[in-house]
Amino acid sequence: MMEYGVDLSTMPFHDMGDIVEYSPEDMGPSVKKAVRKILDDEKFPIILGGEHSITPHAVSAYTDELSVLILDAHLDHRDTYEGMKNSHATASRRVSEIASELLVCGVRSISSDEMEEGVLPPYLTSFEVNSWDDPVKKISQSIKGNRIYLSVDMDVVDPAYAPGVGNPEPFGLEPLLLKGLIRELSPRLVGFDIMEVSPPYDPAGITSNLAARLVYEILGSKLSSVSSSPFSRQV
Ligand SMILES: [Mn+2]
Repeated sequence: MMEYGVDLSTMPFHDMGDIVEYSPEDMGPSVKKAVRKILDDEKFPIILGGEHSITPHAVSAYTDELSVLILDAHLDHRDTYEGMKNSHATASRRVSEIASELLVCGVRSISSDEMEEGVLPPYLTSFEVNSWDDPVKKISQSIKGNRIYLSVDMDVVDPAYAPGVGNPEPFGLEPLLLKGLIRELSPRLVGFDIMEVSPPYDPAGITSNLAARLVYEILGSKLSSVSSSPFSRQV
């Protein structure tokens, strides 16, 4: 990754493989235990999914103060969904109950029952973000904590770039914005997940490809000893 001055082939990492059970109701303890072990070993967890309901379980493994930034087309702040407390549609609600700070960014879909419940978390819409001159800086300033868990629901990205998700929503964010945001937040990041990539809906593999690249961005920016911003090369 020339923009970070990092060769990923020299980077130590460990793939723990599949750690969750199928049901969102059952997978909580295994996710929490796995993330807790990674944190106890003073390593950086990267979680690939999968149901967005994985995220609150991962967040629950942190014992210190934690800010959570969720990038998602959907607010996902219902208290229950189809009778379940732990669902992709309740993910940000569950996180709000355990995290010190929560910001949802890239939102362009909020259900009327969420509106009626009236307990919306702080959020930024994709329309706002796409209208700003320096969205990376503005988003970064909107989340105050110094220990941030970043959760990316792949559907935050515009479906032109990431169609392989369960609930695609037009008018999303561009991939390069996510790259810049990861780079900007990197010193404050203590955990990362990327959720809702759905290979059956992704016949050309472009969604998986982008998700993999975003993982590389996390690795590259965490490892980078380069203090200047990416793309700063003089031409
Ligand atoms: Mn979503």
